[in-house]
Amino acid sequence: MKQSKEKLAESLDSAALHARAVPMISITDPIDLDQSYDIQKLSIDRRLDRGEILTGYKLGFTSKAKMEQMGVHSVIWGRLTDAMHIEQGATIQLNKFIHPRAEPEIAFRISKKIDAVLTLDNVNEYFDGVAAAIEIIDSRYENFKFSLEDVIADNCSSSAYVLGKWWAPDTAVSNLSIALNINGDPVKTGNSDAILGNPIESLIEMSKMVVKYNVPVEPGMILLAGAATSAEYIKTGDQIKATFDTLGEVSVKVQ
Ligand code: OOG
Ligand code: MG
Repeated sequence: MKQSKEKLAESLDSAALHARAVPMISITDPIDLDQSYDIQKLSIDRRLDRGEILTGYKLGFTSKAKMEQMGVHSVIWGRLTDAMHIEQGATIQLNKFIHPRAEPEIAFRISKKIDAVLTLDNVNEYFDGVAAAIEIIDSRYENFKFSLEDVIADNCSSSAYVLGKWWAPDTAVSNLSIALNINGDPVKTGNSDAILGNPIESLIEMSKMVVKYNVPVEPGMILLAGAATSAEYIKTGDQIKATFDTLGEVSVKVQ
């Protein structure tokens, strides 16, 4: 590596802060998977040092639609902070982002510390709510192009998330019709089972990463399961709404 992990983390953090794209790391500094997760942690630590609070995690590339859109074929994970949380119905400023895209997501609210790999038999004990969500992803890399290692270092393009109403944990999340509407047009439609066969599996995936990377998953944190559809670029004036069979809808406006 020509540049240190700290330097690369600082460059990605500053790209997000100033909404200015940077070249992919892998062009000049080939990195491996472990190094990319180290860089992600170092860049999020900079946010935590500025007072942001870790609110949970997200998975990426849990559906074929996402893998095919971005050309990355492994499940990845990233960190979420309170500064990324946008109130339902709020307006976001396009100029705070580089080239943002929206995607419909399902969120789980963790109710019990996770420190071992979960199974389908015990996963239900670990969350106490499910919600419809919108994720705004915004790669810090030029042209929204990256390798697997690049996108992990860039905290999996995490930028903002909007949560709908919390529903009881036994609310169905499998086999839901999902639509992402922009200005009333259903620009993306899909089914929640595109997420790992059943979105509940995302909690099991997350528990594997907890064990492997020793990250804290505490009650109250959230998990975004990964989008079931590909993502859509957003622009000034857009009214974005995601709708889910049993989880209702969630919306955000762009100014
Ligand atoms: C990476 C993040 C992937 C998802 O839901 O699959 C992701 C990206 O597409 O830029 O958030
Ligand atoms: Mg996502």
